[in-house]
Amino acid sequence: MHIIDSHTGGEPTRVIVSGGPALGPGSLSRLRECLRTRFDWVRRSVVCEPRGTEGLVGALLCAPADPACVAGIVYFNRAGYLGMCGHATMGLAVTLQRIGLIGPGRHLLETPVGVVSFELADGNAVTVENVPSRRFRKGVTVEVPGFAPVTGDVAWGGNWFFLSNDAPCPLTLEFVDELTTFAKAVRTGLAQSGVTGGDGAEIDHIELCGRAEASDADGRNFVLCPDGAYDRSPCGTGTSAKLACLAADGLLAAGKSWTQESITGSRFEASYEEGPDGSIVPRITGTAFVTSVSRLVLEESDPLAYGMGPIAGQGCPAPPESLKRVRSGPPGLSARPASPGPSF
Ligand code: PYC
Repeated sequence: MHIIDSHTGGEPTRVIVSGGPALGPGSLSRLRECLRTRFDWVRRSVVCEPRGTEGLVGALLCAPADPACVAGIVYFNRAGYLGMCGHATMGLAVTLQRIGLIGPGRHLLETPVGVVSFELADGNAVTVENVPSRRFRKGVTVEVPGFAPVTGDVAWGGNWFFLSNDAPCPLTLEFVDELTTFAKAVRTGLAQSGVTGGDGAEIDHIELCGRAEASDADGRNFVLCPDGAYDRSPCGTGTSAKLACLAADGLLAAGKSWTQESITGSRFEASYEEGPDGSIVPRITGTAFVTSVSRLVLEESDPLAYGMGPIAGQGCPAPPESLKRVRSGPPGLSARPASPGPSF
């Protein structure tokens, strides 16, 4: 598999640009289901150790069902599959530019949770216009095992978030272990209390919010991702969920800007427009940079060829024989000229 790595505010993204499985035609939610049920070993091989690193989000380029879109995408991490991913969409934008598929300007992208757009500008700046986002529940108090109860909001920003101001320590990197332990306990508490997103969806992202450190920023966050890693960037979908809560509370007007700091100090500039049915449409700007253009090797004799399981040391199962040989490149995309393409 040919891959291109990038980072967005410190958060890594790995895009499979060719050599991935052909998932056939269909909506991106159908293709995500196909990847999940038939080719999960691809996800594990690409993002789990020993090839992957903590926090890494992988992406498989697919042919879009909507011809207006430049590509379709399925995002995933060490724990499973994502609906949307803001930082990874910025990484994808610079990756597609790198392989010659796009130039500067606005492009549509099909994801399993809807069509989004991104605008690639000079200086590696990318603005993502996300799916309509909304606050789902306000002021939910949950029991948290080992901690005092916490109160927060449930919101959708392309993934489901629980956002709370009740962090037990400052939102700084020296407390990252404490914040991770606490956020994991909050996620357990939500599951134990039966608090979910819409349609009973699991809330798999926890966002702890606080005051910005920089005087010219508006807020800071710590975001726990589904795989237990913290987001090194301010989290595009998490910033979208935050905007939805600010808008619902009347604390940020449409068109006004909000500067979101991450736990590492990296930043996104954000604003929103009114969306359908009381939702908002967030616009999030960050910068992304390509860090590597390479090819993954899966050796048959390597017991960890398909990644290590969530418990360190466990080899992930190999794919069934019939699925090992996959077509080179996603249909449609692989046929397009890639100039100037990556030299592998
Ligand atoms: O930027 O939306 C995001 C994101 C989700 C998980 C990690 N990053």
